Amino acid sequence: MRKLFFSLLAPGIIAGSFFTSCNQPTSPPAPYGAIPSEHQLEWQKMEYYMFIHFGPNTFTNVEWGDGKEDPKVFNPTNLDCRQWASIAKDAGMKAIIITAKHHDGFCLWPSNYSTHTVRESLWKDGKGDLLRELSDACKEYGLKFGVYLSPWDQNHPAYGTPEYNQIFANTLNEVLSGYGHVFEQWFDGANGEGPNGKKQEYDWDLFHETVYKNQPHAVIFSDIGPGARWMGNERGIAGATNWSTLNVTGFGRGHAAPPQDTLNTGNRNGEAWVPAETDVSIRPGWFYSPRTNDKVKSLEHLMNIYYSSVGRNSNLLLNVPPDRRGLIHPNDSTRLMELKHSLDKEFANNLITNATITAQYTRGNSSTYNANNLINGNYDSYWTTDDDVKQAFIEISLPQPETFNRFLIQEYIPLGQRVASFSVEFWNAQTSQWELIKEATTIGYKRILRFPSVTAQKIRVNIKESLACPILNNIAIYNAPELTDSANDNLSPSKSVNGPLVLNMEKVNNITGFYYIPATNNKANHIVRYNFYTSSDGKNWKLIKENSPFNNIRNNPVRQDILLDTPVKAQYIKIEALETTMNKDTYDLIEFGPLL
Ligand code: FUL
Repeated sequence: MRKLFFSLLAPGIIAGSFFTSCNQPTSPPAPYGAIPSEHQLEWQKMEYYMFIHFGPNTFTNVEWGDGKEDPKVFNPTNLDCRQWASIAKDAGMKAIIITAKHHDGFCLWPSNYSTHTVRESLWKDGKGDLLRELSDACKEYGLKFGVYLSPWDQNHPAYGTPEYNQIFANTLNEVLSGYGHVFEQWFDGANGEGPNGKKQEYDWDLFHETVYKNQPHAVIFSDIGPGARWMGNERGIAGATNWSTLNVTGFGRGHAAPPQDTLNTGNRNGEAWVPAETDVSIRPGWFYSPRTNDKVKSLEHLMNIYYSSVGRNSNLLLNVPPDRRGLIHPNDSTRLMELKHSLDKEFANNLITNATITAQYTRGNSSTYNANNLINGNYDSYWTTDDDVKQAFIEISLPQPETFNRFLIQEYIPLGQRVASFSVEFWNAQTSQWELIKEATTIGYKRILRFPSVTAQKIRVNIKESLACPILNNIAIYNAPELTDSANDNLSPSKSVNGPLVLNMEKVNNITGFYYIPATNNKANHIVRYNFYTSSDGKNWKLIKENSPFNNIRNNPVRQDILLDTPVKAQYIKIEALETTMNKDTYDLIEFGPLL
């Protein structure tokens, strides 16, 4: 009794934790602007998970099948979803999202609404269900399960008619009701032509209703969410400024989406909470091809992607396409383990743990909101200021000087994203001055800065601009080993071409198609539409393909293999660019050649 009485009267608790000096409890800040739902917050905390592109394209060296493939091409010899799940788990990923149906319409489960499915394939004599195997494996390994379904369907005979929307909703219904909890529904914005040459007007209200009816907590991904948004490129680089808020009114998906640079940065004070997800492939293409076995991204490249996604307020959805056996290839899994090992080393030792932290201002001078909350490891305790404060600094004093090159900071997003600009400085004991380490803009759920090593005992974080009083819940500093990996990504030299591209093969060949390898640097201009010709003398040309597209080249400029309807005998081949991504006269490529 005595003890209880004493502790109730302890001045630190009464005056410090819950009350201001005039004994009034200090209320927390009101939320600012759009805020995440509980499920969006849970989703954001997952940070890193696996994308799987798998289907007929795995077997045909193409990125976009046209739906005319014989379903029998889908025949993995040794498929093992448990291998995928165990690799994802060991890699530190929290979930797997699978292409249940890509643009070719092939369903990885025996759908009742299609005749282009695993049931029509040779795999397991048509008795297999890949979604069942993968969802079971995810459960076994403690991973969440998500599905990608493309509304664009180049196989379904009803595509392009009003009936198709209900058919697509029915397929969604099958997938979302039959395989347990689905944490994310990934909607591809592509909207091309179906087998009858018609495009479909999608009924997004119906699709969303179907998702929420089956999976009320699923985060719906698309160009504009509503759960999470595409961050505008397939290179893995979210904006250095990255707001989780987006203006969505008047926008749609695909061609109706906000400009890609807006998706990359979000909108300051945007009307809805639609955080960014970075989707990128570990290989040049989204689907497996034996040709890319030696083109798995280097460790350094993947590290950069980690910092430009998770380190920039975005989740990372890393695609790891299984091979023709139905297994993740050792080149990919080795790289994933290297990445996990390196990340563990980067963030092994938080140098801030025993630091003393003070803030220029603290809300109501209350210890409920004091700067120690930044290092106590509790997500829901935070430092904040009075409502009218939009600029403030925090000072960190380490027990002794430390060398460091990483700085991690988090905003408490349940109350909105607020910080628009901040900087990190160190106290230079020699010059007795604060010196700049790095300036940055937004923070959001998580921001990680990398910089050349600094040795210092005192660090200052300046919140230079905040839309409302800043609310931060975590700061960490690390001394990461310098990356020694120098493996390159097999970047080949490219050339710029003005005018048509002509190739003399020196002799007549039986041509079944051609390949085109676009340049990979991000300033490159790519052919989007072209005419393809053949000739026996280089003077008289026969038009073989007119106004044809290179699929997905805008978002992911990888090798294109174009097959001709019927083989042609020729000595010369020619491409004439009709449309390019940047509307320039010259375009950039690595190679162009025949498929024989
Ligand atoms: C894009 C698709 O067109 C690609 O093939 C890939 O699936 C990528 C993740 O989304 O929109």
